[in-house]
Amino acid sequence: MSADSVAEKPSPVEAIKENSRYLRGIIAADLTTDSDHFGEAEKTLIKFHGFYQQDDRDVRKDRNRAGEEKAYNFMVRCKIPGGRVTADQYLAVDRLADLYANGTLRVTSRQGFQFHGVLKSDLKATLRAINDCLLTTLGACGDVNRNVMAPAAPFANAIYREMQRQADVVAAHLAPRTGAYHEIWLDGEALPTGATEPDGIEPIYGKVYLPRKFKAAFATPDDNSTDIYAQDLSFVADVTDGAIVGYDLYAGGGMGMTHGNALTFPFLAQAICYVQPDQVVAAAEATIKLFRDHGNRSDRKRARLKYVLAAWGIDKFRETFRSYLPFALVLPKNLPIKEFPLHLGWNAQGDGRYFYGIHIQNGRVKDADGFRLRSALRMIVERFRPEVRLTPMQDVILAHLPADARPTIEAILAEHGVSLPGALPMIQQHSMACPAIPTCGLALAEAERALPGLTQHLSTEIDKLGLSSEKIGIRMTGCPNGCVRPYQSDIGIVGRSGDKYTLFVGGDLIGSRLSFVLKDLVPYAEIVPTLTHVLTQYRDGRTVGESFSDYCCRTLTPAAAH
Ligand code: SRM
Ligand code: SF4
Repeated sequence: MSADSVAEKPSPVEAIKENSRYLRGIIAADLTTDSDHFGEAEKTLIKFHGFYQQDDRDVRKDRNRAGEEKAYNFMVRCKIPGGRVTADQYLAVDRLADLYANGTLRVTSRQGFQFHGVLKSDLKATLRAINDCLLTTLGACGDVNRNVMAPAAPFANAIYREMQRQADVVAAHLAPRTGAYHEIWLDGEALPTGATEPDGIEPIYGKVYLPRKFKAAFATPDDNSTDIYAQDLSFVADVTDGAIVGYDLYAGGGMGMTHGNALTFPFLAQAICYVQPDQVVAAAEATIKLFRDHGNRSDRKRARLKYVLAAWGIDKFRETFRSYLPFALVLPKNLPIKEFPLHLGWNAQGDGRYFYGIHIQNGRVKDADGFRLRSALRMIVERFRPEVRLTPMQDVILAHLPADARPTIEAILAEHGVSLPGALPMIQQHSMACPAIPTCGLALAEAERALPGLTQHLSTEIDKLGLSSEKIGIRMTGCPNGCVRPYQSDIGIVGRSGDKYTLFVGGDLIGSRLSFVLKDLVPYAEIVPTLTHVLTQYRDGRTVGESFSDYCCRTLTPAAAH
């Protein structure tokens, strides 16, 4: 029984899942046809296999006018717990970007890699190559647990190592167990026509999987770089004497909303209980099962765990959760979350080695004109063979470097036109944008292609105001789904339509406060002047030590969104 009484007729996606024979559908047969895209049901099922059907939106109108079909292609997403890849894996992924994708790699806001522009005829080779280097795309998308996040910094201490270990274990435990992926993409033995696997094959998910996506993360009070308040489930480490002795378990966070639909909203996760380190996996499974049983399977816009928590309130949520736990529920300690480090620049790991965090603007690893970031990273990885860590801010960390690597690495970056992290304006270091147009089918406006110009312009204004040392974050999305968590940022710019955006302010740097609407339907050209006006007020009216977001919350009245 869903927690949500808004609508009860199952959405069409439920039938697609139920009839899919554990995510097979007719994907295999569809792959043998000449068509460059999948039919409706398979379009849903392929997401569980880690890729999305898209079309090039830059040419959509012209092709439509010319009576041509859309220019179909696919976004392929790798699921990488904690964003940790070896040098060999990085180099393999980099090669695939040329072989099968559009020559770029994209670091995602959940520590994954995405390829864009893959053709249907290349999907099998792409997925096989990804698996050959021991990465996977299974469950990177779809109504299952997505990539499990953990702080990316490779500090050589028990805390960071343990969070990474737990992220790996939780990811493995919650991965789909159907043989469909292996069978279709890796030439596993096919089931006889029409046959299915035994019902026990998915002991956690069952036949219809989850009502919607589910996201999990680990953090410490000093490192909330994984934005735990935006996650369906998070574990905040309780650190005593340099070791993790337990976790506060948070549940029910999420960002997605729809303009003009008050039934949808971003929501911050709340602390539900406290668990011992050896109870993490069972607690994750319990949360998933609660969501499986009580999430809304009728209205996909309201099908996230956050709506269960919002409808029930924390007391009922906790009581129900208690019945899913195989151990007694202990109330959370409410450990105060204090920091959101970016991990950029040169840092000591604690074992005599160093890590270097490189800012990747909007996560896009590419070569373009005088800026050859992709080549620079490849050269550095080939030469120093670092472990590579992808951060939840779409940045890259090169780990386990010797002290004397620094001058060479910095020289390689400079020769390739890549600015060193410390030379970037503070606002750019704290910036993210989603892909939006031309790849995202849901985008209402530009984001990744619009933010660089906007950040440059805004940082000039910030310099003029004497605010360049202030840590002010900016996150931009092409629609209100919130893929770079814009409602937790000092400044959020959310696509409305064409060149119009809703401006949000008031989120804080540690992600613990949702922002509010400053102004709706702002044309792109008006964004910087509008923000500069507020920044000027901040410079002139702030109290000692007051942050920009605190100032906005203290002095501004939320505007209504249309
Ligand atoms: Fe997202 C859908 C990209 C992180 C909330 N997201 C999409 C799709 C797949 C569009 C679609 O459904 O057709 C986008 C593909 C665009 C493209 O061309 O690549 C897309 N989301 C991304 C990425 C690549 C953004 C980025 O710039 O990095 C991130 C991939 C993460 C990963 O590796 O798994 C990404 N998406 C997020 C996050 C942030 C997070 O997870 O911490 C959120 C907000 C948190 C949350 O889930 O509430 C997020 N994406 C959504 C939603 C809103 C869901 C909802 O509850 O309503 C959608 C829409 C949907 O699912 O129908 C969506
Ligand atoms: Fe697409 Fe919207 Fe997500 Fe941006 S926020 S990637 S436009 S779904």
